[in-house]
Amino acid sequence: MANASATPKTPRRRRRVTFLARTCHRLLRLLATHRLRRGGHGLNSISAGDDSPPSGQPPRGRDAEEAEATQAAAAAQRRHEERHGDDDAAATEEAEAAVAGKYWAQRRSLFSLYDRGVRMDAEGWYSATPEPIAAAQAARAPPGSLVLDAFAGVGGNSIQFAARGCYVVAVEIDPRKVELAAHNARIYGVDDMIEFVVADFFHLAPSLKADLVFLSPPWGGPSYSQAQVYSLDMLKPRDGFTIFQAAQEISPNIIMFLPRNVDLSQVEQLSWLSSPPLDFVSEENYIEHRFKGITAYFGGLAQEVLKQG
Ligand code: MGP
Repeated sequence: MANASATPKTPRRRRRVTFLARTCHRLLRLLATHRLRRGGHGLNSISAGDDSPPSGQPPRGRDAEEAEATQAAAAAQRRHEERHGDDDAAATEEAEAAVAGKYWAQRRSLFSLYDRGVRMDAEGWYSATPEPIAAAQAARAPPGSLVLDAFAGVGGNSIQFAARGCYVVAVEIDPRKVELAAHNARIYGVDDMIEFVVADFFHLAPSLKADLVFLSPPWGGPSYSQAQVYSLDMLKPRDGFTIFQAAQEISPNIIMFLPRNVDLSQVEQLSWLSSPPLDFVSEENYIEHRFKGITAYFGGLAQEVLKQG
């Protein structure tokens, strides 16, 4: 597992122009055939400014962190109820509860610049790829490549690809998440490298081409770990085979971030959906010796991983 961390990048306006020139024909074609919407809705977010401990205090123990996390979750729940009312609050109960304890304690592992004002929604807390893992995945991509991040969420992976020098089209169906992701990309100074698109990946896939597709789809919530063996059928919003086939329409170079309990034989079968089969390699991802997930690389990227070691 690499320990690479994100480096804030200075804006590169000229490269942005190149990026837009290379991609605008695709986006314009999409705009003609799809109703793409920009973010602009209210946020259900939790930012460092809301709940972070007072600065200048000495580091505290796990109990203090967990107590603080519980307070943060309660505050988040209150804010959410104020905005959305009791019905909606019930629907997000599991997600808000997930913020308590371990995810709050992991905030700087999810985003090293968390304290500069990174914003998350409830799903982002348990779905964002820890930054060192996102950076290690991005390090497999040649700088300058065009990356499609199919389920961009609050932006952690897109930010790391952009920090690597890749041009990113970040697709996300939830406009509120796109707002958060764009905000977070600005904090990392890489917003000029990312084009955010509010859309359903499955609608866009047939019209897109890219050098690489990154897939970190929803795993079905924190309860994914209760399955003895996680089947690709359990991925959301569609099963893993369908998601992979959609990605293959865009590029044979695919990275997929999957649960640590995933059925690896099924993952390998994905490579057989192509003829001839795609090269395939997987790696286990750890943060401080804790097993977090499995990254599968397909196509030319698998070769790259074997070369890089
Ligand atoms: P986890 O297993 O819920 O936490 O998520 P942790 O701290 O490893 O749990 P514990 O069992 O060790 O206590 C681990 C990582 O998996 C998260 O940081 C995310 O990167 C990723 N992850 C978890 N979920 C539920 C999702 C998901 O739904 N989608 C995606 N893409 N990633 C997820």
